[in-house]
Amino acid sequence: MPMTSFPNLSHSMGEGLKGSPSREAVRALFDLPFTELVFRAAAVHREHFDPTQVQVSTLLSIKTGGCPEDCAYCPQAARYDTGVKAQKLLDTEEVVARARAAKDAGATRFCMGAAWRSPKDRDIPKIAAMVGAVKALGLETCATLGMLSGEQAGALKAAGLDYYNHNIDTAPEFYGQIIHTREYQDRLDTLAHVRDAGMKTCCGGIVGMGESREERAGLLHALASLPAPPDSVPINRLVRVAGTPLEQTAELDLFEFVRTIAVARLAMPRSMVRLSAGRETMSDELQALCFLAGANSIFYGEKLLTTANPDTDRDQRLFARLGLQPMPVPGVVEGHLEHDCEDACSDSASGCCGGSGTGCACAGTVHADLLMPMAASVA
Ligand code: SAM
Ligand code: DTB
Ligand code: SF4
Repeated sequence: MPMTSFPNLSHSMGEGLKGSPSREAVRALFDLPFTELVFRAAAVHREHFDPTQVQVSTLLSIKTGGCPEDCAYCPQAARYDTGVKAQKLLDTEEVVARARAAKDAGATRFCMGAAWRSPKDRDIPKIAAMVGAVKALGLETCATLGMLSGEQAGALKAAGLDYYNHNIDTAPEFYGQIIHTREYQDRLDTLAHVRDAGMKTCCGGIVGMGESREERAGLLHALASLPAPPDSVPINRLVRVAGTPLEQTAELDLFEFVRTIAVARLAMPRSMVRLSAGRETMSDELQALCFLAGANSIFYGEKLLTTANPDTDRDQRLFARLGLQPMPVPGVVEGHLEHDCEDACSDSASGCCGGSGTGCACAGTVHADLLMPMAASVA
């Protein structure tokens, strides 16, 4: 094999891209030798996060199928014959029962998804009731309901919604090949309403839809260039669903997927980078590489919205094999809100207020029962 000259790797190892990076800088990261890219991403990851902690979210489809949009990847678009049965909006009681089960299994954030272009104003009080009830369980709340007006975003924030998920999905120049029923700018407008309402943004995209590396760089550049980088960045690997126009798309090279995670980490050093759709068909070894490259969040639970996710016991074994722990919710102790911890901590050394409601120092403390389901020992 002929020797090639070694690329200039003099960059400080712990440095992410500063501020809003140029597209060329993002593209240049993709082109680094794989080991160099992953090493840099791992270094930046540990500057901002504990690399042994992974945030654990559970997803529930609260309104399934029958969507009027034409997103070419989506099993829930009414126009594609994917076998997904449309279901109306679930009752609050059912959503709360599912959220409680998710919490008992070790999730700390609960995300409610609806196959809507946008919610109707009359849906908002029902969603607000669900959000309030899920939050009262001590879970972080997230919703993804399609496009929102400013008023709708304000009402959801008032109900206690912590995060709103709305993806830009792909690079601006590739978007028109995937979706025709709403514009890129519509997505940016919804994200602005979410930020203006004071909610945290969860915004990412899908890779493996036939886009080029240049277009993957365009997606990450667009995400890092939003007025504020998203708090959470879901990176979805296309689930090729039979009946959708993308059913026959060639699989993305797995190292290219890890590169995408690493570049996301470097371009948005302080954001949570979530390994999202497509994890079910990833090996444990591939996921471990993604965690090394800076992914620090997953969807946990046997189903995403309509497609499969790894079984919870497989994820528990993966966490145990890798020595990973679920990231605690800030401000929550053993599932109790921080000023409602009368029974939460008998251990005064943890700094718990013991229920007095003042000076509580146990926010974010990792308590055994929060960790237990995910941290079972390796058999
Ligand atoms: N209807 C709402 C919307 O589009 O904003 C919310 C739900 S939608 C299903 C949420 C996201 O799921 C999409 O933006 C897309 O990124 C992701 N998604 C949907 N189908 C997928 C698939 N087959 N593979 C990977 N990601 C997918
Ligand atoms: C996101 O970016 N990925 C999740 C969540 N946000 C809502 C959805 C993935 C859906 C995968 C296809 C399905 O299960 O229907
Ligand atoms: Fe509808 Fe959302 Fe699926 Fe697009 S991604 S078809 S908007 S459910």
